[in-house]
Amino acid sequence: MDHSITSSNVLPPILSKGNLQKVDENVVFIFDSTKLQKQPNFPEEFVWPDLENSSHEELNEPLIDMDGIFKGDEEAIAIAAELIRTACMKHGFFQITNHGIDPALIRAAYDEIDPIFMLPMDKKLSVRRKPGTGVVGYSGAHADRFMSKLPWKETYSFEYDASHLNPLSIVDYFKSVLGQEFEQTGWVYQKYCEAMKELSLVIMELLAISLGVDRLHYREFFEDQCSIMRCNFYPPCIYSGLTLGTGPHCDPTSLTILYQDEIGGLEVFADNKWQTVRPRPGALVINIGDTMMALSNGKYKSCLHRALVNQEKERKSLAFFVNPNEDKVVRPPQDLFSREEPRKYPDFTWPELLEFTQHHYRADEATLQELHLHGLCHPSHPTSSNFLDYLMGLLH
Ligand SMILES: O=C(O)CCC(=O)C(=O)O
Repeated sequence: MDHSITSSNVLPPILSKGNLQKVDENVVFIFDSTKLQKQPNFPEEFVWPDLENSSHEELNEPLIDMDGIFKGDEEAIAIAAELIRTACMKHGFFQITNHGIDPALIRAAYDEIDPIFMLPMDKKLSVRRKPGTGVVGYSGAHADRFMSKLPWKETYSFEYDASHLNPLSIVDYFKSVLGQEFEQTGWVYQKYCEAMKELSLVIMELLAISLGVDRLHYREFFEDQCSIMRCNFYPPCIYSGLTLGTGPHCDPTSLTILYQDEIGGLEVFADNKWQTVRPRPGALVINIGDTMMALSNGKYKSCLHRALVNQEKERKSLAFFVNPNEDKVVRPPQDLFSREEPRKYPDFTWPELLEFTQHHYRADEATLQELHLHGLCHPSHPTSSNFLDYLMGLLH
């Protein structure tokens, strides 16, 4: 989940003026993938010059069958916990099957992506994510936030607040923002987010078991989660070898539950190389984010990942980003630190982290350099991570 703002009102110097439009007093960039790739030269803002090639090796991540876990089979739980522990210490990534989410609900959520991105550009721009106002809304290539290395994608994000008193908040949100005709879409995403929340709590239990802490510790912490749902739309690109759909990044959130179609393109950085993730029919992808890394006192890795674009086919994915409620303090359970193994990061809250990512996080791997520029980061910690590096800097 790459979601920062580096410069609020400065537009990228996208080649043609035809890519810009005046909307409510602001000049905004229009991400029209068909037009952009027909320009005499592919716009340099979308070229990732130091694009590290994929190793074309397939990631050997564990595929966790959740069936035994739901049945309370202690042996299945122990096996799953061990697989998760190994994967999370190595790269922070695994997939799950038999996860209990109705395939019809997943299909419906996937099918609702199209009507959103097929809306006229004026409508999409009217609900665009505005600099400094968080992560909710439409974004075309994240051009509101970055000057170059733009991702070849459109996104639409909204909040799911499990502590919210209004149980139909997503339905109401879709109706009020996109119009009455999006009521059905709102219902689908309401149900999808509720199902994702329940699933995330089961995964939290597994993570607790795998870390050897009280089984309910993280489940209780995330009961009143304030999560973010994002629809990703990656149009095909004839210059697919030059650009990226999502640049290399670690999610600042706790856990990401991703549904991807069969097109493929997701890659994880493990063993010092980019490895491809095979889309597995019916499976959901799980990756650890920065907040979970902090909650495990650094034992589990925030997963560094990116997404390629396909030359011929569009790709769609649904990302559910699990976050703690805004008043929860992120700190690892007592069992995960001691005098011999001290705390790796100071306490923080999700709103603090979100605020930080809005100003300093980048769509590529250069967040750390960005932090150096801001004088915030401890130089001896050469990972791609961001806020946690900053916090480590405070500790040293
Ligand atoms: O679409 C994908 O495969 C990855 C999406 C992602 O990393 C993001 O939305 O942050």
